[in-house]
Amino acid sequence: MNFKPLLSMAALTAALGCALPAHAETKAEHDARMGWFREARFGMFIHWGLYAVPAGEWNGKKYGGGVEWIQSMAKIPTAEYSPLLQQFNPVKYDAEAWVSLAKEAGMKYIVITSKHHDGFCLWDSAQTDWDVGSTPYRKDLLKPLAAACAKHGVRLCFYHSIMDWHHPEWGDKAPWRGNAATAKPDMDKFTAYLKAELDELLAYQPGILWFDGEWEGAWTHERGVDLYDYLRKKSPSLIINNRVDKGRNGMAGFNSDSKFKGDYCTPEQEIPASGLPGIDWESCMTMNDTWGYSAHDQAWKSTEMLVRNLIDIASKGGNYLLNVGPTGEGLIPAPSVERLQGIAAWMKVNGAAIHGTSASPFPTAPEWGRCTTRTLPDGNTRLYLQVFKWPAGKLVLPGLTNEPIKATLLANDASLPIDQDGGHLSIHLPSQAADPIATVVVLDVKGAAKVQ
Ligand code: H79
Repeated sequence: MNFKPLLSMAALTAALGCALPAHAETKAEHDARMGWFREARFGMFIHWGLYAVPAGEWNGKKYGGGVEWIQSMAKIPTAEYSPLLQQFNPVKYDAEAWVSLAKEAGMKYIVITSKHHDGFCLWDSAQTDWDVGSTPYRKDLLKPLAAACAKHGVRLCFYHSIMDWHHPEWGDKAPWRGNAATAKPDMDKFTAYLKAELDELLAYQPGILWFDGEWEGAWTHERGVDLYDYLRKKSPSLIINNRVDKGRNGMAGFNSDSKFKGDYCTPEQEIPASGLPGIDWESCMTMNDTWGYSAHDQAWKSTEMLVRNLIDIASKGGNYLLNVGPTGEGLIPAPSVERLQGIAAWMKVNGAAIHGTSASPFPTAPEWGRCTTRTLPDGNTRLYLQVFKWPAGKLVLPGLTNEPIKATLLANDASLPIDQDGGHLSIHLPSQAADPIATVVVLDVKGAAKVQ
């Protein structure tokens, strides 16, 4: 896992621009629009498309990394990639089961690939036949997901690739891309197509449009600004990630220049070392080494690592967008299900230490674990102390000088004695951790948290 430091504090403050509200929106309106996203802290990413059929293998050769890129990695000409349409028949797809799995794990939103770079659409679009309507399955895959999400109170959101290897007018071409035949691509035509697709997707009332594939030269800053404004005008409450524009700055996911559009920043496969203070952000990460389904990628992260990543991200004030790659049949792979169920077990007891919390007041993570906070209605502060390494005797809160109110174990409400000595608070712990992944101690203190 990559925890490399990204930027100095000064640069981070400058990076505020990434989260600046759209024009014609007050700070209060912006905060209201971002409210559900900030409280959510945890979402499910779903990468699903034609690439689930080859599942990381083409002509007997196995590909590693993100195998949703297999058309690019194996340089598969359209004529050879297109027959996947006839092989995509996810008869085991059960939207209700997917949403239940996410909901049980404490995920408050789902971001599914309405379209990835290969251009294939998961709904029956009037704009193209390169979609699920042309497969043996025929039925819209997004509609049942929208219904299940509405039923369970989970927000449905769409990942929509700007780069489109299949569309004839997309400006950047390669011989293996289906679009190479157009001598002079027309990005105005392409953008009209993109907007028409997005108009169709807005009918599903997505919470977020999560763009990607914005880095090729054909997509410009001006087009990003135009698309952002177009969508926000149509759907004022919509949240749009910063990959709509050109300011994402690689895998770090954010840029210090305030001219770039986007409501939040998008670190990919990494967690910013000190968070991104003052900015809304979400780290998207995989459970193994691929986004789309691979039959051979078994590099699964442990449940412990996934839960601790969630805690680490929440302690830095960000969201965790954790990916699953369903199979061509429509099943979330068993190792992903097992991990989500493990996360669910932890969240059932400890979800309050994640949902609706704010970042840790400690300048660096305590050596025993992490911390999130919540401001209580009376103005006092609740600290959730997620203990990874269970100390013998006392849990020391370095530099915390507030007057304590009470300390308990979140798992069983057991009351824990508090000491005020040596310029900080410390809490007497039972001899055994309640949970080997992370045991949560709840500490209420007077006023706002003060750390010296
Ligand atoms: O959808 C998943 C991946 O398929 C897609 N994003 C996640 C969410 C993705 N992952 N890696 N890539 C796309 C490859 C892009 C790599 C790069 Fe670049 C494009 C390297 C250089 C150009 C983007 C822009 C990253 C650095 C600069």
